[in-house]
Amino acid sequence: MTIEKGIILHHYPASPYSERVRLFLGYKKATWKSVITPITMPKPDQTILTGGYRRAPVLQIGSDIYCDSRLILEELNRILPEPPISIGNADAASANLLAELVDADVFLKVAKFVMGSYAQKLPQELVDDRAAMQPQEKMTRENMEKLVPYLQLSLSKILPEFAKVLAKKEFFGGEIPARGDFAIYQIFWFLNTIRKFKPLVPGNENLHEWFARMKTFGAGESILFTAEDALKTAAESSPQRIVSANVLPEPYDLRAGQEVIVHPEHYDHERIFGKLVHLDDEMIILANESPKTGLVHVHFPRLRYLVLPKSS
Ligand SMILES: N[C@@H](CCC(=O)N[C@@H](CS)C(=O)NCC(=O)O)C(=O)O
Repeated sequence: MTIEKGIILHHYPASPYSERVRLFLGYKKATWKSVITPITMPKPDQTILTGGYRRAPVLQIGSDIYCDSRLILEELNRILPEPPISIGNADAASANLLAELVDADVFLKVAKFVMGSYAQKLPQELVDDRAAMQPQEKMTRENMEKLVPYLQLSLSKILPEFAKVLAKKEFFGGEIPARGDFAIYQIFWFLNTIRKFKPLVPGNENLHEWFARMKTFGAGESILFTAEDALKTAAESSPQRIVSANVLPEPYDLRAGQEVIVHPEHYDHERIFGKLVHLDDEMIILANESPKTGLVHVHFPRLRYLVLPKSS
């Protein structure tokens, strides 16, 4: 059976970054295929497609693989232009700037707060897996719990500021949501899963109304798909031609076809391997090949990812 190309999202229900993308798919009224990935390593059916990238979510379109929610939203917005999002105005810029703050700091605080609040109930496998992702942090149940009061204080000071920025607008992006609205939503969604959104941001009705407005976008129409079928889809497709494929020589003197390592900023032990096919100020594209997937192109945003020659 030939499997038709379409939007495939590799994700798991409890993942807040995936929720950002699911809500965006809802806003776009998309129909998509849903592959549920494991919450902890190993994730062999994902990493064979991504060259080693383990995080959720991952977007697959045929044999093009898009890593990182920021790039995923940009790609989805390109293929699903309607309804439009707010772009190129002051509200969109401030929403997207807030998204940078969410990704660089606020979301980590929220994640540590949520996990710390349930530290005694978390499966050991999850504690061990996340501790290995952040070896510098000595993540034990006890250390996670100890941080909760400090995180509660920090969040109760930071989060109401979002309500002030929103003020009387419908969305952070203005009359329609910007990319940043979906990133901001993710932090309140995660807090809401442990019923801490209202206690941390009491009053501020405008923010709660915005959250309810965003929530109505839903998640579009998803169809369960197996990891095996996702691999088969990749094997039966060819990557899209890269318009003006190019490798900018600066700053590492990298060449097209060279074996490289990509890693997320601040996580240099998370290594993704592949042959460099494209590198410019916007995007990194690697090629990988295996009998299960055929040739795949793995796309990363340029910001927040470092690319180095494999020998280093
Ligand atoms: N910068 C990435 C971050 C993604 C991320 O950290 N996702 C979390 C889940 S919400 C994750 O993958 N955690 C480890 C795992 O699930 O293996 C993005 O924007 O997509």
